[in-house]
Amino acid sequence: MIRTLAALGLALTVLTPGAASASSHREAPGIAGLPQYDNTDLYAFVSPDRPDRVTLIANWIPFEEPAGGPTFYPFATDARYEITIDNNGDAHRDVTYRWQFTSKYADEDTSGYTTGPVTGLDDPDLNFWQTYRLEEIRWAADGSRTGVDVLAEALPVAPSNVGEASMPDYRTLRDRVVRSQHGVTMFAGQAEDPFFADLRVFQGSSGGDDTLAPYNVNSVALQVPVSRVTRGGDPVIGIWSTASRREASGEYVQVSRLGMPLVNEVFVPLRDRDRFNASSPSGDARSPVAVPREFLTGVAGLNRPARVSPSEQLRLNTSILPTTSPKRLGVVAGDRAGFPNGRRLTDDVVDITRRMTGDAGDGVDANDVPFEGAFPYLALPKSSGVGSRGPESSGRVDRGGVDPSVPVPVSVGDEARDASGAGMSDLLPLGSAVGGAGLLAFGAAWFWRRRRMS
Ligand SMILES: [Ca+2]
Ligand SMILES: [Ca+2]
Ligand SMILES: [Ca+2]
Ligand SMILES: [Ca+2]
Repeated sequence: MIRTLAALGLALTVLTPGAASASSHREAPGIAGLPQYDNTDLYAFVSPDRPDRVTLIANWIPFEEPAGGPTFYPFATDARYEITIDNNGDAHRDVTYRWQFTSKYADEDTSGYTTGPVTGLDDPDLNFWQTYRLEEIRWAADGSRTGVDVLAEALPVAPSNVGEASMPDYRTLRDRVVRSQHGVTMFAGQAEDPFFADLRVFQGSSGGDDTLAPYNVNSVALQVPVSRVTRGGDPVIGIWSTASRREASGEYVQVSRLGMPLVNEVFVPLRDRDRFNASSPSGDARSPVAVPREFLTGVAGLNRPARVSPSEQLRLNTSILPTTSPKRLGVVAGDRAGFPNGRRLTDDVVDITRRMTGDAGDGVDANDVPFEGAFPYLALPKSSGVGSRGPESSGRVDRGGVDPSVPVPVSVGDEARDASGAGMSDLLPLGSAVGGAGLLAFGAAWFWRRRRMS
């Protein structure tokens, strides 16, 4: 397990000065020019308030400036946004959830997103809105489609939060788009970006300032019964998300792929990142990109499928129950319900991975705003633009008056560790306790990678 964890740490530590990127925000040349199709993060966890259900969240469109009107941030209407599950470890898809979006205008001669205060989803003052169709597709081992269920047709998308004057009660708008039907709870729309990090620490900064704090993303989220996505008594599922774009020929071409955070940035050379974005897990074992094997199989004793073919996926053991007191360092801190066993919104993947390589954290221990206690758990999107931020809304993490020129100790809180030295050697005893040899192998792989890159 440490090996997987350490691999993630490397992802960050190998970023060259000036090249810092967020989890998977604008990480490759091709996708950087296509923000509507750019996966930023993927989350998968056993629902804390409904342990018989898995929550899956995929985010898109990095760095949405809240004041970015009048168009704001629609999903692309020529795209397929997908979350795919491999539930037998063979690296081939078994279940795909596919979202497709349609745009609607009340009056295309009007320039605005709204024409007055919007108090409901059917308010005529909402001039632009989107709806979505959601399919659940099941695949046979030979890649053929065995069945499709339409879970949603023309359901409303939560609009971009364009500000209090136009949307005085955004909370109500968001609550009304969360729907349960066909046994699944679903959401699509704008949300506050849950990824938190000080990207400047990779350029030598002392950290402590959440670079992503001012921005929103577009999210799709699902809550499905565990029994619906697992198979054959194996509780481990692998998950990845993709976006495909329709070409002039009518064919859909995949342009973005994301499983574990930071993989494309760390392991994949810049020249190959667009290729990774177009690839599928079933080809990973033959990929020329050298990703340590343990990184592709999940961690033994934690989240490795009973039978596994190596491939890059976010792997979740659904039989590990959620905890009422999640630790931000996840498995590293003895909390097996967290990263790299799936990924929760609160998991501090930057600190987890940097610790694996002996580096201090980034001084940002949590998202800038709290997450919610029920589906879709995401915080409401921000409505005030970066350019208009005052000191109280700047997104800066309160450092309690600490001189910003002084390096920030990593606040470890629940783990009671100090910032400076918590490298892999410190984690070995813990790793042995929670993940055994697999965890150690995971860390070793990260170190191997780090040596190669340095
Ligand atoms: Ca991306
Ligand atoms: Ca499969
Ligand atoms: Ca945030
Ligand atoms: Ca952190």
